[in-house]
Amino acid sequence: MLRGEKDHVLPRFSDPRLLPISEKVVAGQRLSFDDGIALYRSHDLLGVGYLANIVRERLSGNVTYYNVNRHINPTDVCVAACKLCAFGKQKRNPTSYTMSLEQVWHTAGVGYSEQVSEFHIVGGLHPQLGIEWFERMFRGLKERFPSVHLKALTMVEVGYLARREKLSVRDTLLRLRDSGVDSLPGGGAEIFADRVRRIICDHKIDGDEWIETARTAHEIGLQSNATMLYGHIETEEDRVDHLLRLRALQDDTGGFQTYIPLAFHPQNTPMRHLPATSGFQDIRAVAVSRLLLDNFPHIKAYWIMMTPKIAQVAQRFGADDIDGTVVEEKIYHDAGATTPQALRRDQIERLIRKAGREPTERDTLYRPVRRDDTTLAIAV
Ligand code: V47
Repeated sequence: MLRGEKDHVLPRFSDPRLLPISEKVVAGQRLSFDDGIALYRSHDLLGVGYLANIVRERLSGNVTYYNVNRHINPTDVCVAACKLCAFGKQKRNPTSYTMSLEQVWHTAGVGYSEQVSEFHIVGGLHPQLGIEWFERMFRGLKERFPSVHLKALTMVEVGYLARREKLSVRDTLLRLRDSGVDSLPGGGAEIFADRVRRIICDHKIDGDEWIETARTAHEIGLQSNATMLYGHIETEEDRVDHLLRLRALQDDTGGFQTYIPLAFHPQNTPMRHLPATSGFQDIRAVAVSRLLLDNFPHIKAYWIMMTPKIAQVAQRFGADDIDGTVVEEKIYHDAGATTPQALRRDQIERLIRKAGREPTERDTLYRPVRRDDTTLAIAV
């Protein structure tokens, strides 16, 4: 055993490249691009995880966060036709759907209880749905569910709406904010590298536009999450580049709350010939992100994508969040996910406890939620 900082007895790494990285981690120093590559290439998963766990416990102690949320996908009609996606459909496809506003409001209310603290709302890029439709949707949700936080629309949907309406991104975001959007989810980031983006999601905004849209959201007071889609045709360099671009923006704005690594699910997509990621890759994606994204307060192991079991193990490899109850997830299930579509609070809490962590229910902004039997109170 090697002695590190006073509380850390470092393991003897089977990968010698981890030793200089461990010294930086213990000293709280920033890791470089090359460190990121070494971490992605290392087979010493326990070593990488050990280091990620140091950072995780430094930031969140023994707590694992979750929330009680509901996903709503108002439409799967999408003009983008991304190769990575099994969810989006052309409008003429008879199996495509678009909810009316009444259907969105009704869906939000199905199974609703005072316990739901967040609606996570994303959908396809629908050519006929303009910003006024979205404004009415958000206003209607706020009227009906005033205490529920609206985490809605990815940077990609915002960029598409802005272009469609011939508005600036700032004005689009201001209108969305003023109609009820409280924060933005992290989707649509995929991989920022142009070469990969051109193949997997050619018609989406590019990486720079994603970053600038997030910057603008943060500037007007909307916090957001960030994601990276890995396990398709990207290289390790692309992944590290992606994470460091997120880190640089976070240095500027401080507006990101959580990073969520998303494993590519190939089934039912035009890239279905690719193999699915392994548990090893998924755990490592969590750990490396915790180490590189030193300025992100939280790393989420999204149980829908990783399976509840891997998301549980990830709580010892850098993650401090497991997402929420979800209810009716479509994007991953259309791409072949075999995970359940919802977990109850007690199931999530059990997963967390069995990982030796302390479950803490949070709202979207990571304020602890205190409950009595029926009411929801935010304890700040
Ligand atoms: O943007 C689409 C990805 C994202 C596939 O912010 C796919 O709290 C894998 O962003 N295989 C949507 N991934 C999910 C997302 C998310 C999830 C949970 C929490 C939060 C948050 C955000 O899913 C898309 C895209 O990157 N995706 N198709 C697929 N076949």
